[in-house]
Amino acid sequence: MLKIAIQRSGRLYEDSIKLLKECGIELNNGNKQLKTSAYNFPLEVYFLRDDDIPQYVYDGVADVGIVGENVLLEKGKDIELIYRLGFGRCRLSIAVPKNLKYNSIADLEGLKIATTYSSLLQTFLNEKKVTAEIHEISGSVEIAPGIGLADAICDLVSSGSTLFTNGLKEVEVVLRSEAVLAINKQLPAEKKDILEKLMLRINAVKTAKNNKYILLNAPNNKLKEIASILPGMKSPTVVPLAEEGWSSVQSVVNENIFWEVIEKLKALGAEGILVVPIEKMIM
Ligand code: PRT
Ligand code: ZN
Repeated sequence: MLKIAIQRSGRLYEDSIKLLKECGIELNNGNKQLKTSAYNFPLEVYFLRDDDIPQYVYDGVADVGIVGENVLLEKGKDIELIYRLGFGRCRLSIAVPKNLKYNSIADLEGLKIATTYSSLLQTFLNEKKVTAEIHEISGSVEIAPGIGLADAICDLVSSGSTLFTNGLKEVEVVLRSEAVLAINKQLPAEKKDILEKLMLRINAVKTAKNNKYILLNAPNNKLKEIASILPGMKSPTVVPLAEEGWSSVQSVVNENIFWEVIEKLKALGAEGILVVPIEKMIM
């Protein structure tokens, strides 16, 4: 049995559950208990506060955890980041009141900065050779300057609207973060086997999301060129159409180069291009 810790409620909860579901893992009843198990995969799921997850994984109470990289790095536990999950994206940033003149990081010298991420902030300031007073608080960091508790803050930002409504402006990015999978470094072989199976599924889900299945009709005299820009998993499938001189071409295209490929295909005379989402992709 592999034990995975996920956030009990909050910003990472839904995407974590969704990921397990997309991996074909069905959880037994409700979600508001401390733990539950999967009935079709040897997995036990623990629902915890995100801040506690690195410690629990380090102690071996859980074998693996889904947690923000920001929390993982702040806690500094000796556990291993094995996969970036692509959700829960945010940045840890320093912000100052919007009418404070700010030219460079040297302007932070001597200021009082409120944060819940004192360790990451301290490391960042040390690297930048800036001395500031770090004031650790546990929540509502963004109101600190407004109530005279600090001159600046260091907090997570995604859309920036919280900073805006509190009259603050983002001036330095300390860290870019997303949800990650982190594991205990001493997993026994039996758990490693289950983890490997889980990773195969996660990879299949994530790879599928990053790729699209594409079908198109191509004139036979352009097939070679079209095939060369559609490498697919091995090479594209080419099937003759009933209409003389034309073929149907099928392949897989990565999201990152998708539009570029479509433009080239059109220029080469491809017609009737269909793009279909892929559910799972095993390389
Ligand atoms: O109860 P528990 O301790 O588990 O939850 P929590 O309240 O500590 O964490 P939660 O659910 O707020 O965040 C969990 C994780 O989500 C964080 O550790 C990050 O990895 C990630 N994440 C992504 C964020 C944000 N985006 C985010 N915007 N975490 C927090 N915020 C907050 C931020 O602190 C600020 O208050 O949202 C506000 C800013 O948002 P914008 O959109 O206005 O910029
Ligand atoms: Zn938390």
